[in-house]
Amino acid sequence: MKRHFFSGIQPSGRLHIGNYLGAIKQWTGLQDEYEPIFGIVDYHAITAPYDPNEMPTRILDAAAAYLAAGVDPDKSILMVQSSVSEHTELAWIFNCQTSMGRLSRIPTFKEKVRQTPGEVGMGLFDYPVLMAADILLYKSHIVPVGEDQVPHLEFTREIARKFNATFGEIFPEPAEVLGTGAKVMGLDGENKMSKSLDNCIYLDDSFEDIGKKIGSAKTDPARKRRDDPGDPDVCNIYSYHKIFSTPEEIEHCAQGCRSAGIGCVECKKIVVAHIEETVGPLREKRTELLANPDTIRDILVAGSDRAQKIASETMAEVKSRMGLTFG
Ligand code: AQP
Repeated sequence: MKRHFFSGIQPSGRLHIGNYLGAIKQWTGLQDEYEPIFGIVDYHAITAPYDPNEMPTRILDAAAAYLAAGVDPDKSILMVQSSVSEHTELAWIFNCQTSMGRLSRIPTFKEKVRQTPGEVGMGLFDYPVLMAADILLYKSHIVPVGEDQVPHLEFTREIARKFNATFGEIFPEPAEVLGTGAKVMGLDGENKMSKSLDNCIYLDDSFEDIGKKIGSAKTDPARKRRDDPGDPDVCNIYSYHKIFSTPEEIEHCAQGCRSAGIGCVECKKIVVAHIEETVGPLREKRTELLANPDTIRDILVAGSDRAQKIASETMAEVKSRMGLTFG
């Protein structure tokens, strides 16, 4: 029997190339060795204000993006987190193994507090505990994620270790699997690409949208005129070249920038063409899939049922170890 692992994306907005390169693209290559569980983690998405009317569409959109990228429902389990109540049940148990001090030191929490106006909700604070439950419920040994999630994986290993030491060995200590594009910077050049910051190239952006967004993105601020030499290492567009372009093009753009041999417009054109090579086929396939939303819904319902069976086995084991066997 193939082993499982869990990875997911929160339906907190339109998916972007960071989500694709950091997570989804890696998933597809692991479907032969494992039976992965790919979640749409809607309970994570409600940790920030959202419109309930939009949530069902966002979930379908995310599922369409997974399928368009090559997630195969015959090899993988596609599920919706809120359909499998064991996720929040295990999160409660992990809450009881977690100190508030440890959670408050997680760098992503500090970052979110900085970005969130007003009061910070308990859900945002507790986010890493729910994520640890998502992962450990399926006894994942690996988790393909972007670099921003590494502190959460570290925390997940700690929880697994603590639970195993207290109640007996159940959980593996999962390792993160990072791919190329583990950290895609946002168009602002200051933050990672992030749905909530709207600094993204989205997976459903048109070729024209991509051209406009890259066209107006900042480059090396010292390069004010075409003839000024620039420094590619401080240019956000160069960070995209390093992900999307060929080694020859990367070298051509770096050299050309330093010597003012090429201008930012030419440099941007190359990157736009490459981003379109990635986004174009995904966009087309996604549109095709979304023409039959019931098929996507059926895949999610069947996947959530299958995930629930696996999750309930883990929960039975956990409760038995903890002496919670009355019910
Ligand atoms: N910029 C990024 N570069 C590489 N990988 C990224 N991921 C997210 N942004 C980048 C990876 O995508 C997966 C799903 O992330 P998520 O949606 O669950 O949470 P997130 O990291 O918080 O994504 P966003 O877009 O920043 O969402 P919001 O703005 O709602 O918080 C993860 O594997 C993540 O590493």
